[in-house]
Amino acid sequence: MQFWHKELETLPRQKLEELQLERLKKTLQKVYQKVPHYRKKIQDSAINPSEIKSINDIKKLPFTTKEDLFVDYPYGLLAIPTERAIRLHTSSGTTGKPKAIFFSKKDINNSAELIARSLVMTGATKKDILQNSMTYGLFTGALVMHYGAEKVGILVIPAGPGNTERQINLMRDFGTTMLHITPSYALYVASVIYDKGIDPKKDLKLKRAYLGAEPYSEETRRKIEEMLGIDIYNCYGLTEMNGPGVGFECIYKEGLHIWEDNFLMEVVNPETGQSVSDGEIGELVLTTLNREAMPLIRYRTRDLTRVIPEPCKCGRVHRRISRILGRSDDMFIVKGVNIFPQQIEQVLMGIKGVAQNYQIVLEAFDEMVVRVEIDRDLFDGKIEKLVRLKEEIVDKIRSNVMVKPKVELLEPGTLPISEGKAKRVIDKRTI
Ligand code: DLL
Repeated sequence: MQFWHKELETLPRQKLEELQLERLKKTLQKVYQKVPHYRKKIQDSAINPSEIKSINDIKKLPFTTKEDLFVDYPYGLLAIPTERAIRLHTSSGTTGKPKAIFFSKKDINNSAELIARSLVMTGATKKDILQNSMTYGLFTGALVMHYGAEKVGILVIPAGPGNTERQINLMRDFGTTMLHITPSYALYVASVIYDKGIDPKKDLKLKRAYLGAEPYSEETRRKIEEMLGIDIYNCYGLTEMNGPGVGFECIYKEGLHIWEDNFLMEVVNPETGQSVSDGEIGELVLTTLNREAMPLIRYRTRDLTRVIPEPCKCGRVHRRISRILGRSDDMFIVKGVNIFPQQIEQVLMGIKGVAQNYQIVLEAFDEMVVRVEIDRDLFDGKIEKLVRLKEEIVDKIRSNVMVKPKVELLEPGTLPISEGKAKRVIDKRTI
C-alpha cells in the first residue's frame, strides 16, 4: 500500500530521533535567518541554534505562544517570500483577530501526505467513499482532509456541514463508507438517522468515521459507534500545525499517534513550562519539523493531554497521546472547582435515556445548570422515570466534578444544533 510507510513508521526510535534532530536543526537555521521575530527571540534567550546537539536541547529554546502570531500580523512569521505561499487558513481565537497560517506548495502536499498516511493506517483504501462534512473555507478541517483523501484515491464528497437531510441522502445515494465530521454534529446526524427509522447497518454502507476538531469523550465515541454500527477514529490537529492529521488513531483506537517525523512533541506543566514525565497530564507543545512557509518552534497548543508511554500494539514507533482532555481555555470555574465541559459530556453520554445534545449554563451565584435533551419516548411514560433520570444525572455529575448541578430535562430538538464546533458553555455570570 502506497501510503503505509512501513520503514518510516516502524523505524527504530533512535533513527527517528536522528531524523528529528536533523530536521530541527534545519528548521532553526531557517527561522533564525528568515524570520526577524524568531531571530530576536532566540538571541534574547541566549542560545545559539548551533548549540542544539540533541532533541532534548529543544528545552533551551523559548516557547512560541499565540501572541507571537500577532506580532507583525499577519505576515510576520512567514519564512518564505509571500509569492511562494499558496494558501491561507485561519483559526478564530476567543478574542480579536484570527490566527493566520500560510502554506507553501510543499506544505500543502505534506499535510495531504500525513492525512493519507493516517487514513490508510485505519484501513481506508481507494475503494472508500469519504463524505467530508467539515466546513470548507478558512477552517483547515475540510480542505486538508480533502486533499489527503484524494491522495489515497478515495472518492471525496465535499458535503460540508449542515442540511442533515441532504447529508443522509448523499450517504444513501452514493454509498458513503466514511465520514469526516465533528463529534457534536455526528451525534446529531446519528439521532436524525435513528429518528427516521433508517437502519444504518442495512440501509447505509458506513464503516468508519473520523471525528475531531473539538474534545469529546470515550462515551461519546461509543454512543455514536453503537448508533451507527461503525468504527470511530480520533483525529487531532490545529491550524497552526497544518490542521487535521497531527495525531491520529490506528486500528487499536487507544490514543493518537503523533507523526513525530513531522512534529516534535513535548508535554509541559502549563504553569511552569517545565516538562512533565511521560504519562503525566500537561500541555502539549509542538515544533514543526517539516514546514516550509511558517515553521513554529515550541508552540503552546493549550491542549491538555499525556503521553502514553507503552508501545502500541500496531508496532508504530510514533508515540501516542491520550485523547485531548480539554483546552486550558475551555476550563471554567464553578464554586472554586475547575471543570472541563468534557467531564460533563462524559457523564451524560454514559447515561441511558440521555439523547445527543446538551448545554451548560453558568448562572449568577455560581449556579451550574445542565440542560440536557433526553429520549422522546421518556416524555410519554411515567413521571417517576423522569424524576429518576434527573436524579441519576445530578448524582453522577456531582460525584464526577464535585459540584451539584441543576438539571433541566428537555425534548430533543430544543437546543441549538451544532454543525461545526459546538458551543457548550454559556456563561451568564456577572464578574
Ligand atoms: O480543529 C483542526 C482539525 C480539523 C482537527 C478537523 C481535527 C479534525 P483549529 O480550528 O485550529 O483546527 O482548532 C484546533 O481544536 O487546539 C484542540 O483544542 C481542538 N481539537 C482538534 N482536534 C481535536 C480532537 C482544527 N481530536 C483546536 N480532540 C485544538 C480534542 C481537538 N480537541
